[in-house]
Amino acid sequence: MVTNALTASDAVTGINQAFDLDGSGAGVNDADGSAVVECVIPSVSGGDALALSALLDGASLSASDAASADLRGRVKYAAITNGLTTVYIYVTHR
Ligand SMILES: [Ca+2]
Ligand SMILES: [Ca+2]
Repeated sequence: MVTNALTASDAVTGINQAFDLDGSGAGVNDADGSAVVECVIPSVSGGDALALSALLDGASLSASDAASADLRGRVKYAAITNGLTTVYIYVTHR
């Protein structure tokens, strides 16, 4: 889906339209500008979310376990609640 982009000073959270694409820290949004294209996948298990980030982002931009939030790279999500989370996958921005 296409959403309005946030500014560079907006912190990356597990659910907003900001992304820390290079893993430099959640305090800076690398996807700033006017629009962000992202895939949103609800009700993903922690294991599947972690596996997806490991595949697309690599281990260095993924969570250390299947319960924690992942705020780095193109695949991000909030901490797992009741076994599930919503995964946000960055596609492009401008
Ligand atoms: Ca960054
Ligand atoms: Ca990630």
